[in-house]
Amino acid sequence: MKKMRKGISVIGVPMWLGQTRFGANLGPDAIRAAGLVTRLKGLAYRVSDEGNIAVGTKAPYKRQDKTLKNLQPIVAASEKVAAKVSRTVAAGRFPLILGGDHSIAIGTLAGISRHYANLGVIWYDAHGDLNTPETTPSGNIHGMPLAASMGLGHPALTGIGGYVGKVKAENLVMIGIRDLDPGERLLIAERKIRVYTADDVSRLGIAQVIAETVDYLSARCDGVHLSFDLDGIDPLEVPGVGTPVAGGISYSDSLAALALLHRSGIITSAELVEVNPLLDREDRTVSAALALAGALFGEVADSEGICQPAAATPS
Ligand code: Z70
Ligand code: MN
Ligand code: MN
Ligand code: MN
Repeated sequence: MKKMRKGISVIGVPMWLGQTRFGANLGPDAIRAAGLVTRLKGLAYRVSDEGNIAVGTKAPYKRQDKTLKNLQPIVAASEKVAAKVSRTVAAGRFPLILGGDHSIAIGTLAGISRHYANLGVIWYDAHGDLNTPETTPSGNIHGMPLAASMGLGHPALTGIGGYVGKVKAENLVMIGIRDLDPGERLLIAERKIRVYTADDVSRLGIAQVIAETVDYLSARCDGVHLSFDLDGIDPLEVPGVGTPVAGGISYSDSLAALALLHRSGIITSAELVEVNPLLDREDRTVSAALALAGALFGEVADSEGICQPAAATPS
């Protein structure tokens, strides 16, 4: 039996001010141009493309600023993102947000979490994004969205959407992590955050990691947001990201992960972030984003069973 299919609202957030490399702002339109909406409609979803949230284009940061680069334009954009995403959830639609750098998650989580008592979050990323103004090595706000969503950091960031505390440590699962700063390690240990490093994924297998994640979150959460940073995947396969880290999860494991999440039925919102088309090669990263969205909405899982063994194939 087919599950009821919610309508999907595609929301672009062309943000690059959470780091210092121009190009992540081109992600949403590159993913659309590659055919996202047609692909999701082909899976029998009602899809509406809501266009892009207006994001400031001036980067007022100073090179020497090691604390919070571009704070004001990021706060302004995050409020708009939160309001738009919140309306989408309230309308009963599935928000699929396209980044943009990962600072956009501050706004998406602010918009989503108010609709859930215990929002689960799967953070698929090479990085922890758990820095605060005190621990950041770069001043880049894309390294802070998860901390801000847990209520840690600058009040202008933690208070987006008019409330503090969008994500509880015990409702969070991090997957693919392999580059943590010292303050982030401390926070993970203190709050006992559930982490599967890229190494854990190779050792346990992606199916096991996702099965454990689904069991864990479905027991305690009333919705689950998937925050997927493309740099969680190995940069040899997906080069179009601003902060590549070697030794990532394979592209095929990543597709399998999203197919398994689709089958679990637990995901209630998602975002694909950090696609920088200017750093891409042969559209690999843009195509990966498209295929991952397809897998999340059943493209891989629903085609199960159509492949016949060779002997049964008519010649
Ligand atoms: C580093 C920092 C980061 C994403 C890189 C990097 C953070 N920990 N986040 N790419 N998405 O600057 O805080
Ligand atoms: Mn990230
Ligand atoms: Mn990252
Ligand atoms: Mn680092």
